[in-house]
Amino acid sequence: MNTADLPVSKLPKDFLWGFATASFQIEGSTDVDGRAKSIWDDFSKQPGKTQDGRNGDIATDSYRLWKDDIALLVKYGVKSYRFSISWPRIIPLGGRNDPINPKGIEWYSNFIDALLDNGIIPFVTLYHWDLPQALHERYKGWLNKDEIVQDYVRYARVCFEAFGGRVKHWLTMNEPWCISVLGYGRGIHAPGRSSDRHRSPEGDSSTEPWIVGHNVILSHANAVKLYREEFKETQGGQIGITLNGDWAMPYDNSPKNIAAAQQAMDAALGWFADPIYLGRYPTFLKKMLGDRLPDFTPEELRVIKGSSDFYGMNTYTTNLCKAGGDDELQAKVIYTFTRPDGTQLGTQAHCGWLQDYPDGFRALLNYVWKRYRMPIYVTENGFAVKNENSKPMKEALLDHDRVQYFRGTTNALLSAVVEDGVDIRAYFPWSFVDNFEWADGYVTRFGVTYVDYETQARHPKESAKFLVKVYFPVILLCCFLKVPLATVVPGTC
Ligand code: GBH
Repeated sequence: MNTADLPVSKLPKDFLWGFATASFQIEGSTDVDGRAKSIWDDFSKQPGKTQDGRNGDIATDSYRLWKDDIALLVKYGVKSYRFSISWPRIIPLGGRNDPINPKGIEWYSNFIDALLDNGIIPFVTLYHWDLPQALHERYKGWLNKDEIVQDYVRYARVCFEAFGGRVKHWLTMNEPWCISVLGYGRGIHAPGRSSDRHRSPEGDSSTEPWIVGHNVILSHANAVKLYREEFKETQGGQIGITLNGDWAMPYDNSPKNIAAAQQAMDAALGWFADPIYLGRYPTFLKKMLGDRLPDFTPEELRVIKGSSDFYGMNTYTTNLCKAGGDDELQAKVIYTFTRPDGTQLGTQAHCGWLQDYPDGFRALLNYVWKRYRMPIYVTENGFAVKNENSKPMKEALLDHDRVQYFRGTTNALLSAVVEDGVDIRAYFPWSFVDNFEWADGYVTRFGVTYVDYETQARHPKESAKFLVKVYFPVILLCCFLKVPLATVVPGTC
């Protein structure tokens, strides 16, 4: 076949695919090689903070078993691997004048080398929620703009210097919404602050999330500024942020519910994406919060606007939105999965917040592409099968609902590229392995690989086989032959 005659695929030939993880969720070995505590260490040990009372001390033991993990990634044939660096391993006390830990640098350095030796592109998150505990104690961490921005930028500098010769894909922050709302609003994530005195001894859910979000944006933007000014030219990488955001769909056609869905998008995703890509906070957010939403100075805004080379997207589900309620953290919108006719939107996952609805993923990709006009990297997308943890392993490996989920989302992604013309450059299912699922402990499993926590043995689930044998080869072929997907798999799109 003369491929030159065929129309050129809109999938870039360097489309990245692989799986994603985060340091605290997999590494364990929390007290070795000079690592100091992160805010999750003690938090996860307080009674009632995780569903099963378990913590991150061992997790999937990946700090010790990293060679096995890489061997499995090789077996899966991934092109890239998304993981995060633990700040308290690199700078145990966290601050800009605190010592760097050579052992921490060495571990990630070896890990990156081994990935590259195996032809796997490292896709690195600098911050996936494990703030050095010392910074929280010293000055309240993300609440303290004057300190945290400088300390984060110095941490980023250390990473660019140590790894930037080899790492060409950087994410500054994972999900600022979760950092702010879950950590300082709902208080269900570390450091566990909220106005609810049954839950938290300290905190103010009406102000702190917005302050933290603001400081996370500034820290991100200043790290990008540093990268662009001092590293990009010689290292030639890309840098950006990744935001969580689920598609908000009006409950019905009433104008108030249509407006509610847009409010939900503005508050969850626009809160961060609008300043970073458009240079301003969403009007709705300002209206709802008044003075409680901090202002950026014009000088700060110049640093923030355009501070991401791409749109990093973490997305899992779709919410039907009804106007009402007084929960500002949810834009005064009520979420449901039950349609007006009483049916469910999709298959229920183990966690209450997640149902399978692939059309919502396609709609979100289109929304983000139209609104921000940036290439999209899907850096997380995944499903937790209901009651998977209670099943015998053999049964858990037959994760039919997760296979269905990925069948839907991968098709939605391909349709968005081929039929809708959305510019998508990467796809990383969450997660490579079952792992420490934050407040859920180990009860909720998101892995395409089953982890037996007694032995730490890894067993590929059907979903891993689906992605590795069906989806990834199709992508590979399309990128390689430069043909549209429908040519390779008729009826795909
Ligand atoms: C991702 O966040 C995280 O990046 C990853 O570490 C995690 O393991 C993965 O999800 C699976 O959970 O108000 O309590 O109902 C996903 C984004 C946003 C999903 C908040 C859950 C509702 C939380 N999350 N959302 S709640």
